[in-house]
Amino acid sequence: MKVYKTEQIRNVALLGNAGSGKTTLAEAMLLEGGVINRKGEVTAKNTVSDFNPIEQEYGNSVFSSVLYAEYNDRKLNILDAPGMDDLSGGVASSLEVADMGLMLINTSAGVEAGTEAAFRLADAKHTPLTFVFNGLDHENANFESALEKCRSSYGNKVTVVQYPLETGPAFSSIIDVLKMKMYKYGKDGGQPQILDIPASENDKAAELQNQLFEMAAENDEALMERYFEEGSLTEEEVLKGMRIGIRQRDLFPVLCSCAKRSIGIGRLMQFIGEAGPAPHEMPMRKIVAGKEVTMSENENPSLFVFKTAIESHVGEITFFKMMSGKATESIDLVNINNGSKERLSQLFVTAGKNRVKVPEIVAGDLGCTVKLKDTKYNHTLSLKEAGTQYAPMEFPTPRHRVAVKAVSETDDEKVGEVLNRIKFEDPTYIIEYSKELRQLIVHNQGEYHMNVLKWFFDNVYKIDVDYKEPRIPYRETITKPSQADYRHKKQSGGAGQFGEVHMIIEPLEEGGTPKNAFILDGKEFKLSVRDTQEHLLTWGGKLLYCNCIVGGSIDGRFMPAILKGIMEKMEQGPLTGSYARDIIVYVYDGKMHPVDSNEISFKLAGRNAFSQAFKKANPKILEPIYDLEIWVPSERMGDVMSDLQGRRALIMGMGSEKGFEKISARVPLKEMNKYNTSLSSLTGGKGMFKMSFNAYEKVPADVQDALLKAYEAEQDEE
Ligand SMILES: Nc1nc2c(ncn2[C@@H]2O[C@H](COP(=O)(O)OP(=O)(O)OP(=O)(O)O)[C@@H](O)[C@H]2O)c(=O)[nH]1
Ligand SMILES: [Mg+2]
Repeated sequence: MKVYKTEQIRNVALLGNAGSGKTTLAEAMLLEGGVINRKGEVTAKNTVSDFNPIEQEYGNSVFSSVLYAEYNDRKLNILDAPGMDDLSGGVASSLEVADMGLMLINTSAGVEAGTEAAFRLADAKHTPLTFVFNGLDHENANFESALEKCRSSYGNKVTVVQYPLETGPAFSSIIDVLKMKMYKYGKDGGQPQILDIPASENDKAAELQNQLFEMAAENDEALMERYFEEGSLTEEEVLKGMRIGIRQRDLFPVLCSCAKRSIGIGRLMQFIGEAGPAPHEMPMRKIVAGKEVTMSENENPSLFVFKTAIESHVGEITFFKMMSGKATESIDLVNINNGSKERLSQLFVTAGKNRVKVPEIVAGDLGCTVKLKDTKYNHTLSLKEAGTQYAPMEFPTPRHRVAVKAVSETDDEKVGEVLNRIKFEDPTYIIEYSKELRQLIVHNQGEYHMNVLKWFFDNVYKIDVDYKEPRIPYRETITKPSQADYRHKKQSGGAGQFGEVHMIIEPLEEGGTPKNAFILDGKEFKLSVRDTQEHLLTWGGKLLYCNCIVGGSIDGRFMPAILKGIMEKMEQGPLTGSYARDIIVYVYDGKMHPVDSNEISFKLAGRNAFSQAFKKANPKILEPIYDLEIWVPSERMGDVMSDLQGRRALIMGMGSEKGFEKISARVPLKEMNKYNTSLSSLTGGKGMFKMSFNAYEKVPADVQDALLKAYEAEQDEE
């Protein structure tokens, strides 16, 4: 394969709703670009991009795939991302390295849920977009209506470069108002005849051309002046203006295709080459350490890993974007994230699972290598002395959690290994072994995402696993001061044990400090706090431990043992066994025995005194509360709000954002189980949400009662 220069490379991500035709378009581009000579079909399970068996079984893309095609002296790198909402990790990573997105619009539908979701991700990353109206051969395809929907969602930046002469099964001709020509295709696509626009279309085409010229000229003053003086522009001039407009996201051109019948493909690829941004024209990826570099072949080599995969017979495959300089075969680089030395013994470009060996990869290009020692996505390889390290990618935060358990205990260890392996390919699975909940929890994007995982367990690793709703990490605390004494005494045979502890406990409020007087049950206690230790608890919150012993009633050397006993109870709260938090403990009196007192005695006395005091202090269970942001189409607002009420949600605010209503709320984690599925069914798939932990709050009395009962039942069972 020819070596391409940075300015000849175009990195494009295919975006859009599931089923809008991304994989089919990629296949058509590969055919047009000469990478394949026979076109596969998603339904025939033989496309280059959907090569993973799960994709063939499901009939949709699950992982993003990296493909290339050469066209008109340009190398197009095509990232085919999945359209299913739960799989947006593949969209996110593709957008991290693409310089433009091709947003596929299913012309029968217009703007769909997946269009909105992909648009939001592209928006957040400031990715330029070109809209491709696909499926124009469909009976219900309605170009004008789909265009209107795009304009009402994304504004007048959506600008027609092409429109279909006719839609439906007869679709075969595209009017191109940039070229002012008609592209007429045969039944199976292929090379079009390039004809004059039919007279009947002249007015419409001229008007659309005017709109396009104005949008293009707006980006360049000289161009604007010329356009007003001359009333026209050359194609080269329009392209110059469009390139600026596209790059700045002031212009979203609209092109047409029927991916299935290979119509419009070559012209689309030509357009990407002429109007799409080259990698070095886009802002450089942020660095977090080391020397700044520019995206040029003449710089020191550095590359950013955006994807890792595992393939049978090959092992780990590392996909990267060359950020500066060039990689040549056998180049030695250093993984700046972990210091490991890596040799790129072979370099490839890929079309799905097919790899083509290449001698070098220049700045801006995408490539891959195999057999690296210790490198995965988000890592930077560069020269040690330059130390350049790129910022990690941003992935969607988890929206769903599931506890995973092997059906047979002997598989427990394997389950962990498999999860790590899968996470290596899909960073949006977050794996956590919770010691507290005694569960292996997979944080993920939703039920579909977990079905994908199950597919791998069943079909690839052949391990039976169960999914369960994870336990909730409750906390316990107290709401009023209380007092307790406890004497631990054992004097039957052998060495005796003796320790007695008197303590007061009270709730620790934010910024609270120890007091020196209490009235409890009508009795007055005066304390002199001699020493206060603040313990930040690993599970959140604090414990203040105050030594108020006067007159040596307990030796200083026993104080740590008492604390140890208290901590044991803090780790397994007296109510439900959950962690306790935010308590002040005053140890103010006690007794020792000259012979029998030792650490174990005081630990036990401390633990039991604390437990008794805790129960008298009106203890409460706390639950994790999450901040929730939801975007819904306005007509579904009522349903979503009443559903939220059933989830004990507190509405914090409402507003509108880019054609959607946005609700901010605080919701207990307990009520969020399968929220994505509910929201999706309430909004016809158009709702979107994000959640993040906010704070612990007391549960209502009825919830507390239910939890206490459930804990008791669980204890009885054990
Ligand atoms: N009639 C018609 N069918 C099309 C066209 N493009 C794609 N299809 C069909 O639509 C179905 C879905 O196409 P895909 O290419 O898998 O869609 P996708 O966008 O990759 O879907 P995901 O991977 O799930 O996001 C397949 O059966 C295609 O054959 C088209 O232009 N016209
Ligand atoms: Mg696909």
